[in-house]
Formats: sequence, C-alpha cells, structure tokens
Amino acid sequence: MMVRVMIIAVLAALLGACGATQPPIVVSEAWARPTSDGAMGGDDMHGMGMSSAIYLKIASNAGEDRLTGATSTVSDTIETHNVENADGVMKMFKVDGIPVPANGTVELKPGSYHLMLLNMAEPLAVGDTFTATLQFANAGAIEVEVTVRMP
Ligand SMILES: [Cu+2]
Repeated sequence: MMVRVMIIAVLAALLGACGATQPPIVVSEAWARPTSDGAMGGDDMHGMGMSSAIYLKIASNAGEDRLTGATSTVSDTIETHNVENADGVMKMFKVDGIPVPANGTVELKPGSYHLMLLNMAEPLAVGDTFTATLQFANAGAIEVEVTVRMP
C-alpha cells in the first residue's frame, strides 16, 4: 500500500515536470536561398561549387549556448558565417560558431549570421524543403525543416 502511494507520487511529480519544462533551445522560421539567387547563392561562389545560405531564429529558454555547425544531405560542407561591411563592401567570413544569449534570441538573417552551404550536389529551387541537423554546444543536435524561398 505504501509503495503504491509512493509510485503515484513519483509519477505525478514526473508528469508535472514534463508539463512545465520547455526545451532549452527552440529553432524557428528556417529558410534558405535558391541556388540561382546571385546575391548569396551562386553557381561558383568561393570556387567551391554551388552555394546557398540558411537563415533561422534561435531562442534559448535556458543558459547561453552556441551553434557550432550543421549537417544536411543537400551540402557537403556547412560553415557558420557572419558578414561585415568593409569600406562599403559587404564581405562574409567564417566564424567559430554563433553565440545564443541566455534566455534570449539570435537571428540568422541576410547581412548577418548565416549557415553557409558549400559544395552543393544539386540546386535548390523555390518551394523545395530539406532537413538540416544543427549542432549546439550544450543542447546537442536539433533537426529543422528548411524551406527554400526568396529573401
Ligand atoms: Cu557565407
């Protein structure tokens, strides 16, 4: 009798915890440029084959984290990039991960942080979707569905 009461109490506590706990990292609004978009996607940008970029929003419900990279079947290589204005020319460069502030958000968007798709095997057209697996230093792997559209 005592054991049964305790089991019910433990189950209730577990259910309560599940209901109240948000995932530490929530990713939303993931999209990518079509490879035909010369502004960023392109046929031979960097001399590394077809390229594109993924943009999305990351919200942390917990401590700070870091997007360290990503993988996808559409691209051999995905790098974390940022953009800087060098004497009026927008230049992008590789960064060592993208920081996510504690209980805050970071937006990967044109002219700022993005995930760079390089060495792409096939082009991306508007309306295509694909899956990317994002890798976070603390939250681990998170899969997102990416929709291809114009900016
Ligand atoms: Cu880039």
